[in-house]
Amino acid sequence: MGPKNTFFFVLVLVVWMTKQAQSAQHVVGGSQGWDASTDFNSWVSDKTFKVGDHLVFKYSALHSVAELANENAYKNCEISSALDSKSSGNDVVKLNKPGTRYFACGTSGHCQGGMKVKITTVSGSAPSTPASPSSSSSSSPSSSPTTSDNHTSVASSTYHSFGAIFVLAALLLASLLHL
Ligand SMILES: [Cu+2]
Repeated sequence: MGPKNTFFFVLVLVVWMTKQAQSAQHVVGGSQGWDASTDFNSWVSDKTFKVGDHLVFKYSALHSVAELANENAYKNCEISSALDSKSSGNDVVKLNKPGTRYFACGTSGHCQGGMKVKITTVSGSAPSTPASPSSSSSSSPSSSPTTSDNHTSVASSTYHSFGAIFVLAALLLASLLHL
């Protein structure tokens, strides 16, 4: 592979890695994970789930993850009619399209006890900004919501990807020097 080919190969890789870095991994339940004691309503309340993001369910052998078909099955904890069931203890679910998905623990009684979570995924390309003229002055000091939590979860989950980008950027630079 000549230096020019290497250059384009690395360039494509860098673009791909950057795109990957924009999707977040959400560890369901945060540090407590997928557990009976976790308050999933509270965990989910400050999160934004975008197409391309991943959910990670981390749990002990006491639990499992069942995906339920709809709101009704979720409300009534109908585990027997689950679309899918996982039990590895470290399950990754890709949010591949906008919409709502329902997850519950398959262990008897756990779902009824509140071990369930409803995830609503939004289109990643179109952030839901309020309809307002975009060209006018953007300084609106009146509204300053505390969005720091959202940013930290994304930042921490994509941190390792940036390391890879730096390595690739170094490779890119090296290939440039050979040209
Ligand atoms: Cu459970």
